[in-house]
Amino acid sequence: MTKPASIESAFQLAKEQYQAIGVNVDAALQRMHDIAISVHCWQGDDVSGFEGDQGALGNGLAVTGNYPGRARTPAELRSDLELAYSLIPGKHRLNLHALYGEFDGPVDRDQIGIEHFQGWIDWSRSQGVSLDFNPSYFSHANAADGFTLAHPDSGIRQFWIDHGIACRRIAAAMGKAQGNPCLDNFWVPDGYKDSPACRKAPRERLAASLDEIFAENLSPEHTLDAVECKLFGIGSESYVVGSHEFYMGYAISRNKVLCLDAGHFHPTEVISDKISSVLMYVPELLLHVSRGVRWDSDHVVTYSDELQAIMQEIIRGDYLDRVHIGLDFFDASINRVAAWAIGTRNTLKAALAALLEPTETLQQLEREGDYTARLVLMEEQKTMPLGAVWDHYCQSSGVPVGAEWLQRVRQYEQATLSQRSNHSAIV
Ligand code: RNT
Ligand code: ZN
Repeated sequence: MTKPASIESAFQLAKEQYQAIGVNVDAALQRMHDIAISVHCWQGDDVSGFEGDQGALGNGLAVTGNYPGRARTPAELRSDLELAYSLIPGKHRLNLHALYGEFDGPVDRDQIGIEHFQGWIDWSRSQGVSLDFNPSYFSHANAADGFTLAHPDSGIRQFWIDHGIACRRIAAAMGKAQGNPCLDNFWVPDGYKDSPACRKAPRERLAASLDEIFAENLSPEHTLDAVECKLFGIGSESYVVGSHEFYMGYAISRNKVLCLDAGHFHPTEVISDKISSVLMYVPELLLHVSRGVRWDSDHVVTYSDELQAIMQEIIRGDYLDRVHIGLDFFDASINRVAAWAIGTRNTLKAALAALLEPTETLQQLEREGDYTARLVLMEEQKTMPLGAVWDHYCQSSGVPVGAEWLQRVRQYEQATLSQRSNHSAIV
């Protein structure tokens, strides 16, 4: 275990080094308090939810691995989340999916209401963790053929429209209860495995369905609607109705939040480059920070070049108040609480790195056309003592420093996770 005193002396030295390049470390640390990451509930239970007798995960979502200890009940998921939050510096949010309601017996998705989420609202209040929300357009008999809101059958479309309407009301009630807007993100899987004969009609149906869902006026102080695009999925390789262009146009014309998921584009295409473009035309962005390996594989977020670039763009563009940062990964091959801690800590570490850049100096050099100096400084930045500032931030936030947090996860694994079977609990 690193001694608190050595963490502090390393921090003081680091501070001097940053000061020498014109970076105010205290100001950067102060800004870290403004960053609330929306931690996704679905890493904890492999996107299963609590609807009861659940079929397999569907609609292109795939979780692989069978690490023991999956949360099977709301109480288990909350307990796991509490441990995860205790390992992450700062105050963060929880991103819930509709299928995580607490249902006494079967309640179909078009029938859900705020009463099914009262347990989460109470928990979120007790933890000081605000909620975000998502309608669930997957893993359901009415989505079994790959279509929901763009379905050719008007009855099935209506079912999913009603689900969307119900979810917006739930999100608004959550936002009202917590005193800040609950972001409600719409991702629908609809698409074709093979080349469609008609790309147009499903898109027209999707837009019309969304318009019906969003027709009800709800206060932006309670909920904000976001729409998430995707290039392809398993089973929708040839065509996804809600493509980037579709939702870009939809968000601009309907004044919606656009959601960019890091795994939803061509493998060499990056969302970091899109942030400053789309924010010229949409009011706000939601990011699903994820990590695709060869495809939209939703690996745990690591401290990658793209993660750093995403955070740099947010800070360099001064967009913190217009970008909601959410996480979206699910890995069942490692300890799930550790997965949350790794991905969230990395995202925050990248935010801190971006805040510790001499942004103004870099931009001044660029304006002057001195690209040589720009490159020199950017490269030197990579070996500046970020770790010392990060350790200090963790210590002063009362969370473990370095890899110490793994000990807590291991203890919890022994005492709690290992007692769980991998099968659904009978409750
Ligand atoms: C799927 C989307 C979507 C989901 C979650 C569970 O490709 O990324 O955001 O991962 O809603
Ligand atoms: Zn996503």
